[in-house]
Amino acid sequence: MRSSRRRFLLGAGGLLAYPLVGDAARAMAMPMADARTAPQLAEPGKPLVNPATLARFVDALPIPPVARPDTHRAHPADPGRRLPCYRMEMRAFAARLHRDLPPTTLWGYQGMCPGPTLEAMRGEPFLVEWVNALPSRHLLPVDHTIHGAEKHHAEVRAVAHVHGARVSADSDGWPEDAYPPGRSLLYRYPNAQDAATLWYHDHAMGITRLNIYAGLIGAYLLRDPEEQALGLPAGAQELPLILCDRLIARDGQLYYPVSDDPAAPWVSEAYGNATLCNGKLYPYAEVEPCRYRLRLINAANARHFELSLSNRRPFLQIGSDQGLLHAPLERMRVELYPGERADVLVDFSGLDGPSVELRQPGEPILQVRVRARRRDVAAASVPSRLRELPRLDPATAVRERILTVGEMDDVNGNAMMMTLGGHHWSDPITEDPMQDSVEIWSLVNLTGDAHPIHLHLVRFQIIERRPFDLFAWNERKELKYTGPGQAPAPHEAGWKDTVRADPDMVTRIIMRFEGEPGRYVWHCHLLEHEDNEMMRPFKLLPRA
Ligand SMILES: [Cu+2]
Repeated sequence: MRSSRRRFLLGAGGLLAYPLVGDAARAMAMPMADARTAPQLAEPGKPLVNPATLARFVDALPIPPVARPDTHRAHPADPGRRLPCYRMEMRAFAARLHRDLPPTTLWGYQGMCPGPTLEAMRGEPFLVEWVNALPSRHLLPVDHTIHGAEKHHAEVRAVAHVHGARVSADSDGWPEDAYPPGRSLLYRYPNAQDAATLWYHDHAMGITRLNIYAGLIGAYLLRDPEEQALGLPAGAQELPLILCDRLIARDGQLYYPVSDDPAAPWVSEAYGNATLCNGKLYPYAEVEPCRYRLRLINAANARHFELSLSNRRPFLQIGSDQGLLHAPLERMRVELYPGERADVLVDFSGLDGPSVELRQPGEPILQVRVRARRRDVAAASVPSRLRELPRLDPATAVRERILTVGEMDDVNGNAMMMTLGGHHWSDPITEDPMQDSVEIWSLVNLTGDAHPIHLHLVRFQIIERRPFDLFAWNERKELKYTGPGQAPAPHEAGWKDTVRADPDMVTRIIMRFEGEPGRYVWHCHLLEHEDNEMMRPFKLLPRA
């Protein structure tokens, strides 16, 4: 499932790439073949680290510190009211990704990767001053042929976005608002939404993939009284685990894959061979023999994770992107596409062995060592019901939008750029929902890949994924279903903000457009796609 016609495979110790031969029917059906040929993946110019040769579990898992407000400032819309204000400075720093590697230059919020965890309580707004104190030259190869990254722009620009937050348009991190070093923006976060595992990251036009790869990521945990009343593990028993993959050169520096065209280095998907957990390769964590709450965040550019525990015990998944599920779910494997989150409980009491590994197929990510029982920690029971989750009724939708997820290929079937709705970023706005209205968006995937599609501002529910006739679409733009819709799996039945649009499927989602009117974006969360046209504006119109 979800094979790619252009998947880069990593061999032990290096980079081995070959485009897989595509599905002939699909290649013939692609309406947008371009006579040019896409550049191919280049061999790295310097030797890369083979992570399999590194000692495992020699570094302690870093836990990002919880951010503390620096000051109080006047509420921008209500100057008589003062709000806590955090200062988040983006800057270059050096850190060891592993004990036996030289220090790596990274970019991070407050000089760390992940940045400090922002913690919020529902109904308690705050301000963040996002300060760009990055160098003026980029750490990674900018492709100036990409829209929004042309040479007349400052090479380094940044703008922060809180993924999953319902904020007004002027605080959402509009990609073209990205600003150069020496400047800052003050954003307001109302925190007027249900508890959820959110995260913050860069969103600069045309270079998001590079800014995030350089390290501009962090967790944002939103809490509320209803969730706190459930008595879930908290304090030291609650750990954000921010996962991403990287290629690392033997000199310790990040290597970002490039094409063989130095004037157009963009590649369609950047995969690493080293999985970093909170910024470390193969870390270990010491835990008490009790239940823990892990906030799993996929912050990778393109990698999806299929996480499991080495002791073959299940995770108890309690939440997804936009907060708690209806009821806890036992899951042997947790799959996360870029941008997605899973909130899981893991019980480390009464373990068979001294340690357990969090694993991705073929490799461990984190070793968890259970401390000797110095004290008995009674495991609180997990409530059998977590929250009410009323389903949005499709009959209440005022509109269904049919939106393609497409790609422009060269004559060999290699991707040159990706599009949504067949439009480029700079085309006129076509999605313009009315404030508080309910809409259904049907994402018609014309490509051979799964794309994690993310809408800013809103939370949505997945109605179904339904197979369709690709030929009928390409010939006549006719949406012809070829089978029944498949309801979302239970772990996808909660509130989401990022959905996997599978190949050969129409992925149908439903949402109420709550929030302030203004311009927002929706995009693929494969960052190489997002940067190369797979992002579109949408405009929330004021209610009539
Ligand atoms: Cu995509």
